[in-house]
Amino acid sequence: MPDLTAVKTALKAQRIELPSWAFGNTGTRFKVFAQPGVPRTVQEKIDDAAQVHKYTGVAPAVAVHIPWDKVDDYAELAAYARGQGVAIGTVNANLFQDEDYKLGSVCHPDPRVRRKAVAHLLECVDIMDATGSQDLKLWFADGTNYPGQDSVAARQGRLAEALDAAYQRLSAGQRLILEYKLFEPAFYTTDVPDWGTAYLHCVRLGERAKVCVDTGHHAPGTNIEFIVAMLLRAGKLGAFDFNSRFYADDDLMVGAADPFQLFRILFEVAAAGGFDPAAGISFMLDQCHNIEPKIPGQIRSVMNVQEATAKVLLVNTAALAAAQRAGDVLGANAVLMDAYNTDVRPLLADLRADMGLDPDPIAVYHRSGYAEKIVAERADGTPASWGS
Ligand code: RM4
Ligand code: MN
Repeated sequence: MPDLTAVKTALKAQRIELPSWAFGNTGTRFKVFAQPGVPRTVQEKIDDAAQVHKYTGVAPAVAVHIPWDKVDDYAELAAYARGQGVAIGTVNANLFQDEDYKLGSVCHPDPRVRRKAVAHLLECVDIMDATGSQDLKLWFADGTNYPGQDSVAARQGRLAEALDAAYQRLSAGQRLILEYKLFEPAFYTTDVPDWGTAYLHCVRLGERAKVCVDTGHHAPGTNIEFIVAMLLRAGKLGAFDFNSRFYADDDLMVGAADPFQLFRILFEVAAAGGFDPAAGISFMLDQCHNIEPKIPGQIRSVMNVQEATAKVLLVNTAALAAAQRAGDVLGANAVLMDAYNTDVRPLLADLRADMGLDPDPIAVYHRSGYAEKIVAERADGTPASWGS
């Protein structure tokens, strides 16, 4: 059996990054249901993210999305975050909410639009310099809706040029993280639709370009853990965007739709040593809480990742290897399932007590009165939402 002290040490060292946009109002293209107490500023998003860290102890960074989180002084924003006990993490570029980007951004047929898109990428690196962020995360909505609309190959060339410009602007400690997504908003071709495309661009760019696996960005039935294993093997897995999907890119809470899939993915991470901070894998949430309260939604998500991680760390790897060598198919599967079927909640409650935290992060958050406080304090003003 794995050594429980080592399991706890690994769990204490785990870091899960939160998305600033999880705290703002979001919805579907049909309706955004506003919630009371939603942040009006990026500082208030940071305040809410800090609550998640306060009660889980493993979520000390907040990813920002530009221009949703635009401020005049990013060094000051980083200092503000530090004051709340968290750091500004990944900087996400936004090349999908400007009139100019109807036909794409970095792949647009018009060089003027491409120049504007690249300028935004460089602006994001300036922001990283000011915040001390390590990662520039790029997701492009670029693609086409109709056969013949544009040249698939020419668009790849334009994409490569833009990626080159961003990559060359990075300094030594910084990375470019390229995210793929099967479809949407483009429905015929998407310029970075899959891990293979992202991988090819990252290999061409160099050592500091890595792929982001957003768990929601695959076709139904895709074996995501296989992709994860391949990217880990190639040293090209840079980050996860965790969420759950039932149908398309639903952005629901990680571990909600299929906790076993999350376990299988994290098992491949563990098998490749990916929980070692030196492996440089960033574990992020990329979620929206459309109908559920946002801060408890984020706390629950962090706990879901922790639970899956704990189960993975409980896999008896020696017994698994022996069963695999012996060709004991059922035995090997049973070793995995034993770990998966372990109730790790008591272990995690213990861990939190060791860390000086309440064993039940959701309950202590509800008791804290923070939810009532923000509803009262944030009655005026414009709540943060898509596009603000
Ligand atoms: C995209 C992608 C990005 C996220 C945006 C909000 O679908 O998943 O990671 O930044 O949504
Ligand atoms: Mn994502």
